[in-house]
Amino acid sequence: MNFNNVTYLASYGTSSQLPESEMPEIVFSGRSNVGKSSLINKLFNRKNLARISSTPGKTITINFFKGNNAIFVDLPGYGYAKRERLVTDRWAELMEGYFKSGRNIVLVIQLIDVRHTPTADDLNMLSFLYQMGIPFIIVFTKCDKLNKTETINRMSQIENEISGYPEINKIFFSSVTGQGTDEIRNQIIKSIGVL
Ligand SMILES: Nc1nc2c(ncn2[C@@H]2O[C@H](COP(=O)(O)OP(=O)(O)O)[C@@H](O)[C@H]2O)c(=O)[nH]1
Ligand SMILES: [Mg+2]
Repeated sequence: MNFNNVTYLASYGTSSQLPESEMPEIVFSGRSNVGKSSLINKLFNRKNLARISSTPGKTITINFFKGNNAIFVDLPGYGYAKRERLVTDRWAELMEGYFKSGRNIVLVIQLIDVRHTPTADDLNMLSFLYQMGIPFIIVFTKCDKLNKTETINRMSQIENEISGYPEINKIFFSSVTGQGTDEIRNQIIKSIGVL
């Protein structure tokens, strides 16, 4: 897997537009503003592959990127308070359409802000993935925003907040310091099954 050779493919606003799944797919999921675009840019050594949005929640599209032996899928963020009903419905339609159409999903990278208790939406997402039998890992973002003591405290709180999935890999990440980048890349490589 060459992380320096990932290119943008296309964006889709409705699930009927989604192309057939022809390669293993690695999926990025999380709340709006959790740091998903920043993580994607960091993983692939790019400044602006996934546009770092200054208007969180406005874009309801699934974005596809292509690597040499996998497709990377950027799901629309959830939990944006100001969203209208219509937009929330479109989000749900897209997510259902994506996850329930028999795609070759080899890994979902579920992002959660390290600083905050996981939201109900975060927990719903984890339980959905678990029940669907989709392989996933949890990446805690923005770790640079905590000092050592705060980090230790959050790590032990997280064990209780997300106690249902003890066997699931948890990675602590920062797009600012690069902490956790190699661990995430290794998980991706492992999920694809080829170097
Ligand atoms: N300090 C810090 N800020 C971050 C980190 N990741 C993202 N951000 C900031 O959080 C905001 C949302 O990031 P973005 O990647 O657009 O989130 P997205 O909505 O999930 O795609 C931006 O202002 C980023 O600069 C991180 O690891 N550390
Ligand atoms: Mg984004």
